[in-house]
Amino acid sequence: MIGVFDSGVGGLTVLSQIRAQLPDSPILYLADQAHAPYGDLTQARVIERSRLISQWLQTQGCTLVVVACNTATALAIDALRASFDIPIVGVEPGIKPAAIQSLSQRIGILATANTVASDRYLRLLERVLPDIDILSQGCAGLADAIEQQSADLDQLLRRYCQPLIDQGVDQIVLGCTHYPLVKERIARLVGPQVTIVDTSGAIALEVKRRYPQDLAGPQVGAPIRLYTTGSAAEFDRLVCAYPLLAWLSGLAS
Ligand code: DGN
Repeated sequence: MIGVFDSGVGGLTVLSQIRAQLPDSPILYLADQAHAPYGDLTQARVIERSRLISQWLQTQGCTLVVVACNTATALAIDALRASFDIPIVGVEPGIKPAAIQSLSQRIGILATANTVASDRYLRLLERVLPDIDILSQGCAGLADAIEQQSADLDQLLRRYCQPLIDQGVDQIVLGCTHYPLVKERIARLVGPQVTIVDTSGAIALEVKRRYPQDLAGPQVGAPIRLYTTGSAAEFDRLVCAYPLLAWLSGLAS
């Protein structure tokens, strides 16, 4: 079984891609909504939550864990890999593909403030071609606004995207797994000259490559189970609200 977690519904964008790649593998998802947003937690706290959740996923029978959260990957994946002997797959902003595709040699990254301030993110930037301008935009409150379906969502998107447009980026990388849920809104805001880069498909391919097949073998139409540390009814309501996730409605407990 594949275990997947995030602070909330964002990681379901990664789960959807994993399902497309591995339709016969059971998936167990945990949304840690009682402790969200991870963008506001200290690194020690994110490591503690990520360890506890990974332990739980392993005791439920998961043989691979996907950290479907850029913030938790940036702050905790090294600690997780040191503590677990099963594969731990993380997510990271698709800076490299965006840099390769960029004609203006200028790309923008949207991510949580915690992600863009992390050592792991800074190391990622060092590996990108030196002649590419990378504009990192920490988006305080954006994942939470998506999670809350806040009325301020468009205003926040405008605040974070406009400076990138003004500076001539032709690629915007979604560096938080919540952001694909509002990809259409971002696309409307930035216009057709800007390509939006989302790495969830690439992450799913990596999961497929590393997933040790369950001893029981593939199960046709394998189950997906969704859990939250918050309110299951609220989680389900949110899942139904985003067209990308509607196929997962009614599965939360
Ligand atoms: N989905 C998480 C991420 O990719 O960073 C959001 C983190 C948060 O809880 N703010």
